[in-house]
Amino acid sequence: MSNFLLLNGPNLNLLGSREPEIYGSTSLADIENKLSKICLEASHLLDSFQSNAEHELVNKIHEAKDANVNCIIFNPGAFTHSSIALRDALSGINIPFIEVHISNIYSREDFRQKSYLSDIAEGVISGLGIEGYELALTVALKRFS
Ligand code: CA2
Repeated sequence: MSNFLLLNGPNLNLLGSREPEIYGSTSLADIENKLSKICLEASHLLDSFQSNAEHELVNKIHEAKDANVNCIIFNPGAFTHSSIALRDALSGINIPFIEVHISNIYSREDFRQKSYLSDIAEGVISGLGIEGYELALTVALKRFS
């Protein structure tokens, strides 16, 4: 049995309730439940965590080491474009992660086109809507279970 972690950053708790034209109408709980079900069907476990606070995400990344997490699926939200702390946390644990963005960050404002995490990610999925999470999990299960 392998362990996977679905991590979501600031404001992603609002999924499904606002800005559906950009982020769709599915809630974060729906996404978490769906991915958890896929994991369980493959006899693996998914832990899900969302926070609006950078330090809580950093702590969860540190804890992933002790929890023997095989791969992290991470939508860092706006911290993508600002957080050296998250980059350092991910660099320090030696667990592969897949960066996911619901929207295509390269077709939006200039400030969204810089990610502090992409070059150290296993891979990046951006602009495929919430299906990006499922695609990331499919690859994570293949490569890291
Ligand atoms: O496209 C993505 O997944 C983003 O990571 C989402 C972040 C944004 O800052 C990144 O540039 C790209 C924003 C998440 C905000 O989520 C909301 C969801 C529903 C309503 C309002 C905000």
